[in-house]
Amino acid sequence: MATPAAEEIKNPHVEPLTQRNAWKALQAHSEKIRDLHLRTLFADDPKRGERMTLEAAGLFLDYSKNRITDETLRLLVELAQESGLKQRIEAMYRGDKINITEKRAVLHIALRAPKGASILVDGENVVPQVHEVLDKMTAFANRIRSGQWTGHSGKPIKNVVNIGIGGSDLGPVMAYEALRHFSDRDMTFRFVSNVDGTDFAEAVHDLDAEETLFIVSSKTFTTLETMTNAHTARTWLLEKIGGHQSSVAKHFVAVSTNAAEVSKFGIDTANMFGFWDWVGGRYSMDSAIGLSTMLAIGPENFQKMLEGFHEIDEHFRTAPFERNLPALLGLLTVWYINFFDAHTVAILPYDQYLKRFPAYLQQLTMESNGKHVTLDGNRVNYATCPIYWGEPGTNGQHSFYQLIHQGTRLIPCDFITFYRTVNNLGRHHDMLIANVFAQTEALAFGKTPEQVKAEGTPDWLVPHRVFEGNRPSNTILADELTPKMLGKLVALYEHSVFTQGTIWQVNSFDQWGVELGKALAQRIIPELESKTEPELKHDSSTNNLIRRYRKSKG
Ligand code: G6Q
Repeated sequence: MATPAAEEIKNPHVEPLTQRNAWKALQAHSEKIRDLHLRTLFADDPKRGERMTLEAAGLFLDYSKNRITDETLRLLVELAQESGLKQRIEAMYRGDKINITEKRAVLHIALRAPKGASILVDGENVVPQVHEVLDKMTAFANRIRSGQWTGHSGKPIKNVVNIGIGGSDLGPVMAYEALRHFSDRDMTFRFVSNVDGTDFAEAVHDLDAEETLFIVSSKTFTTLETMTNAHTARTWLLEKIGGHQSSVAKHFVAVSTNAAEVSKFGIDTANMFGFWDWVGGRYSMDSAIGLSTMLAIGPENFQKMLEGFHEIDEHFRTAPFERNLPALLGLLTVWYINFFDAHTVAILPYDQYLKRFPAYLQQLTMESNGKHVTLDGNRVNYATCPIYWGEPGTNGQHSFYQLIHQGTRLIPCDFITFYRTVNNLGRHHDMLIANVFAQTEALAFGKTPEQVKAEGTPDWLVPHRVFEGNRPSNTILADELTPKMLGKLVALYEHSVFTQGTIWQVNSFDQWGVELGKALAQRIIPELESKTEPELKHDSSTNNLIRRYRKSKG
């Protein structure tokens, strides 16, 4: 029986995943090509490395080193069609409430829609509101960056501390690191997220409070970690500058959807930058949550980042699936997760500026698709989201790549790199890029026992030195890591996640799985702090842990 919610979002009727024709065909097909080696695929088709590539919106994807044939691609595209991907994309772009468990539209694409576009939520065009906030952020950023906005003692702001967690932290941190080259080097940016007091203490230990601005970034303005850190920041500030409550307004601004709580905290709502319930936390780095990014790189660069996002949004909406970068990336992931029993995907950026990109993608992918029930509430009978992980290259090569090359797990990898660097030091860049190409070549083609023997390796050592190869990878190449390029890369993965979620028929936009632990922590905090011995009603392990901690506090 269709749920009312499913009707509400005009979800096209789709068969349960394992009953779709394309799924069954893919299953049969995967049996046939399971043992086909990339060596054979390349030998049989000398043009494969040129043919199985896709260039769009300034991104070049080489997907030839995947364990696929033309037939695989055809069937994956068919699966996307049978899964209603086209209709789901239209529903998202139209502002339908596709986040059915929270009854919300999902419109991060509206955050980067150009002025003049029209996207309706409950009959209202939201694009003008988006630009109103962007204009307000721009005016504020200009005042801070020019020194016009001063702290309570009249000094201009030199330090910006973003306080937020999850979606209100990972994007801003990642973007700041990625775009450091474009940032104002006279300013210092710090990010505080953890409720562990160390995070705050270390972030501010060398900062002059009189020159410091805190951005409290919280959609709800009720999150335990963020509010705890925000209160600690207020106490720190008032202590340092001499206790003027009125000066809070000069050193605190808020990014939130909750004006009442912002005002209660003591932040002037004139200095509050809003966003909307149709922006999910992990999809919000290009909303006002990106205020720290704008302060760092300036409004013009922020605008370019939005243009990059938008270019991929348009590509995703209009390109046929076989020529659609995010769709293809998403479908290839489905291929390995569901037909090769892969459990993880490695994100390997060969650009030091992207060092936080894997961490950012962990939330985007796993909080979105780490689900075990379908939209209509049935338990899935197939695997959903893989574990995403990674580190920048070449560092990873000297640690976990061993397992990717010779372990027993199949780990599809995304290598991401750029033709040009802003730090062109001697031969560094050629060496960096050589390592990308070498790794994907080694993973795909490996080294046979014959090749190892021919090198004069003694027989007993040969098995240890053999590389089986046939390890799949994508290579994503682009010009240079600019604000615009960062927007493109993030949008690429946002829509790849959407594609995967659509195939798996999960709600990629809620995150109920984070609730239980939060609620239990609220119950345990008073038990840890109680002056008298609390009556504990947890399991024996949790009770024991609580008692031990209380005892250690004395
Ligand atoms: C993201 C999640 C989550 C959220 C944080 C912070 O999609 O919803 O990571 O961003 O829990 O929430 P607030 O912004 O409300 O503080």
